Amino acid sequence: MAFALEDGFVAEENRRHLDWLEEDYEHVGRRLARRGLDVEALTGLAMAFRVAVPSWGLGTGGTRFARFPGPGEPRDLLEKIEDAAALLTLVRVTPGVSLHIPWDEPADPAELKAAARERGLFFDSMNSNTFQDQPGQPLSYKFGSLSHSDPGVRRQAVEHNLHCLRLGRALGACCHTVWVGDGGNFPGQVHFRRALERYLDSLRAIYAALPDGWRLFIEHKLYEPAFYSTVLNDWGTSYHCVRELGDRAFSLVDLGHHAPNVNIEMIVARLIQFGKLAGFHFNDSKYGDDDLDAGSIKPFQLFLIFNELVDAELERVPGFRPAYMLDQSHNVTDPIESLATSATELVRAYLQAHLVDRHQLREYQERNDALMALETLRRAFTTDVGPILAMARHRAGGAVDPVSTFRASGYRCRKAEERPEGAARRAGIV
Ligand code: RM4
Ligand code: MN
Ligand code: MN
Repeated sequence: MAFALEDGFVAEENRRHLDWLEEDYEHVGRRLARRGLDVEALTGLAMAFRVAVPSWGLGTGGTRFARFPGPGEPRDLLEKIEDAAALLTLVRVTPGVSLHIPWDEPADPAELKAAARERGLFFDSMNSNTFQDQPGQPLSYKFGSLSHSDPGVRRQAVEHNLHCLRLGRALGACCHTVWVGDGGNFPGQVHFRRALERYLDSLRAIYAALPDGWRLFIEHKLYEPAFYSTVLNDWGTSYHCVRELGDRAFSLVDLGHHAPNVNIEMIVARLIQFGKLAGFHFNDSKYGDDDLDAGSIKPFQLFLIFNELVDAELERVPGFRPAYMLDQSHNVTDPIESLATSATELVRAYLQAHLVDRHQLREYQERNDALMALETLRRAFTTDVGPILAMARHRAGGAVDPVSTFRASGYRCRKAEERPEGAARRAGIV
């Protein structure tokens, strides 16, 4: 029997924290009550928050220089499911798992679905991969996939996406995310308009095969792996494409896929306003698509993004149904610890955004009181909601302190024994 993080162990660990937690929770509750906020309602919101986990984020990632896998990391999909279950036990907001195909091609989808369900997990978005050649693949993606100049390559890439849809159906997934690395390294290499038209044609074929009730997400990215031009490079192009495709196509925002200093929260607001926001790949970055842990570099930006999301949620903007997912590469940390703290940072930003006095903010905006408008946001952002987050996890059966509980459980050491090195490891972004 594989070692698992037990609810009883988490409850036992929690007991050590309960005294101060109750005291801090009561205190923050009183402080918020003075501002007309109900701590119980906020706790309920924190418990209801959901973010999906990327199957590739459960293994150690790497850069184009090296990868440093740690002992006990998952060697196959079933072991990733075990780790996703451990993460869920700790934080209770991550029951959805997002699969990358063919990195995580299941041998038996029905068996995988059952294994996930047994652990309280389900499959969220599917992700296709046509940015790499796979062993035995007839045609190469070296010069692109869905937008390739050769119709045969495009067909192969479309077929791979259709395969993802079939697989996703068998797994009970609900959406499909397409990110392509297509682009050019040199001026003149790619005809911009023709490449985009070819990309759109391929997407039309994928969209036409979308199962009932599913949504199609497309993910833009400024550069990388192509260093001069990218076929789906920005949100404007993405918006054009999803409009061309139809009602069930949406633009996905990966926080690492923008030029430095771009106002991402404004892009989010635009996509909400136009009814085309798919959701997010959360991560953080300093320079590019760094795939660092959410909230680790620019927590204020994360808050401002959630400020737009919560604003739309409270206004009940029609059709607003964002899908949240983490998309990170854990190069130097334990993936479970990174995912646990990242999930927590998202809930933190979400709750802080709920603290914004929107009535006041609107008045300041209308009176052009720039200083007080910012202060209204800052007041929410600087409120410590930590005790609410911990209480929400505790009430949901999760850990008051996920990282210390995870470490105390000896989970990774046990897994190192159960998962000896040697077998080929295919995990993480490499
Ligand atoms: C890309 C993009 C995709 C992810 C791959 C691994 O930069 O973010 O979402 O699937 O990386
Ligand atoms: Mn992404
Ligand atoms: Mn990325």
